[in-house]
Amino acid sequence: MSESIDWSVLSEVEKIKYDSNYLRGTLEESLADPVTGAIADADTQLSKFHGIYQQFDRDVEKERKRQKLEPAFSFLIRVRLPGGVASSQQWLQMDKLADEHANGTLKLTTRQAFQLHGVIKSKLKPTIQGINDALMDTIAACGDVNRNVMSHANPAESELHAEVYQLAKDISAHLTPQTTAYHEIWLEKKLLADSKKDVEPIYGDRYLPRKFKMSVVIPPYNDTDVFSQDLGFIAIEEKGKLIGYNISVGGGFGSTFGIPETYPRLGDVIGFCKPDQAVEVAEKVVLVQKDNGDRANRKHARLKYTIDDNGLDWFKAELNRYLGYELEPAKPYQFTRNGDRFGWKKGTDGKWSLNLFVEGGRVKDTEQLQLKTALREVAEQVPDAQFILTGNQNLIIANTAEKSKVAAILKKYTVWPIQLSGLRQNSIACVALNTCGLAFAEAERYLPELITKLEDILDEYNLRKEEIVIRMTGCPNGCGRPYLAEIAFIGKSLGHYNLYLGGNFNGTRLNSLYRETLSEEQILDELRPIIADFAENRLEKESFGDFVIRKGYVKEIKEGKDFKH
Ligand code: SRM
Ligand code: SF4
Repeated sequence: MSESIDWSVLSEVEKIKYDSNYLRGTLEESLADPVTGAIADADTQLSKFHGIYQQFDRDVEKERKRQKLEPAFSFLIRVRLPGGVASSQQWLQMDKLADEHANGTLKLTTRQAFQLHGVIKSKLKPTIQGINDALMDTIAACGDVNRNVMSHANPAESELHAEVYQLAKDISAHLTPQTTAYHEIWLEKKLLADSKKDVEPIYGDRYLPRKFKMSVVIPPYNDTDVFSQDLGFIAIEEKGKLIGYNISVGGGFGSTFGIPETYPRLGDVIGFCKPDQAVEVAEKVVLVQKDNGDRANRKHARLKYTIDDNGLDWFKAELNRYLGYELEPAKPYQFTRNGDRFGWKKGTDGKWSLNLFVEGGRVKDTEQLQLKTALREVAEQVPDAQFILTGNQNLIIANTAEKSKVAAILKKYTVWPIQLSGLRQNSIACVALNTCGLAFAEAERYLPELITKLEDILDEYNLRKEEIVIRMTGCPNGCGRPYLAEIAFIGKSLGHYNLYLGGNFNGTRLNSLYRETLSEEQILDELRPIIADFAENRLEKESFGDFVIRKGYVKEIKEGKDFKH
């Protein structure tokens, strides 16, 4: 009941959600308003639940201000795609929508979703309708709900892929908001008789305190960085069969410079469940967070803080109480690496999958590389192929019997095979400028250049092939999961980055701050002697991240709470 809620102590988004009539707010009025390219302030919060962020072009921000014009508003649309799996028909539709209504590019995100950037207000409905025509949707791609559920990406790598992907889809379906607002607003369909009221059986009328993220992985691969998730499922295999999942809780990376109470944290493994219990476990973990998460301070509202504030034992007891049974003890497992493994691989069913590198996850055509055209041609000519987005912004042309046809098209456009340094193929950069309103510095548009300069140094020491995980983000929110990288850059201001070292190759260790606010020249000056030392003094097979810790360049951080920016 509204009367019993003291709104004055809650974050203002709580009231917006409550008053929104299950995510309607005044979105219809905002969309119809011809005076501005923006939507009303409160609606910018609600639109996120529909997969839409209001943004403006930061490249022209100053000039527009000088001309006394409103910012060049446009919208980001994120398509929810559990496990990252799209059909070739769905790929073709996204390719077309990018050209017709967005900026002509497709962004493959770090959570296996599609993003379209630069959609103006009047094109929002046709774009979402186009997405719906291809049997995809954008609901719950953003907002205070369970987000796109990630899963191990490459079907040719594990016979468990189908089951694990099914779990991602089942969890996603189970935790999708039930409101009919999405269909009403974007698809202009009334699904229920007017007299019937919406209900959200799991979320209630204020949804979650904050975003919530899940992934499923199959050891030895940790390709979705499972410990960065609020809730992670680690598949456990016995004699080739899936027997269940270890459960990890409390991962999350968002943090803010100057607020030490915010920090990246890795999940803790708290137990094991059987395959048929996994959806229920997901629901109950979400409910414990819904009922106990901080609704006053959005910077302290993720599950990681609920767990650190109350203790892991409290959380486990609470979860067991919600479940009505106890999780079994966790089973042994081992990760050997995160990231993607590139190239062709044949599945046990005889079908082929090709893991391609997509720099920064951006699918576009440039003078040097016609990637978008090449992939369109594959989708047109090889309709049996799936297009699977990986958790590392890359793409797998998957499950096809037509290997030679795919290979010929990609060769014609020089998309594959290509030679990549071990550094570049393990790189991730978040979007940052020009669309992200929170970016302090470039990431996607700059990391490729910086890597070229680092490759020159690596060449001097014969390390071009050395696989090193490198990640860059334009701010400390962590969208490129930089806190797990062996070398990470986090934007401080335009052209300046903090440098973090010492993550590992399995995605199981946080890195640590090494130097602050470095220019490019300073970055290269700092890294050159460490790379030289690594070339000369590494132990056999020692990775760069392990080396910098052993040699004392940085100290290992065992708990998120100890992380310093
Ligand atoms: Fe993110 C906010 C992009 C994955 C943590 N993220 C944003 C926004 C929407 C900026 C905003 O709020 O105005 C960015 C839009 C930029 C743009 O123009 O596209 C943005 N995040 C992205 C993507 C597209 C990065 C990419 O280059 O791939 C990823 C989309 C994933 C998806 O498909 O759903 C993306 N974001 C992540 C991840 C990584 C992950 O989930 O595996 C994280 C760290 C994990 C986590 O959530 O803890 C992440 N994004 C954040 C945060 C910090 C949340 C927090 O707990 O404090 C924000 C800011 C916020 O929510 O207030 C944020
Ligand atoms: Fe934007 Fe920061 Fe996320 Fe990069 S890490 S996309 S700059 S919010």
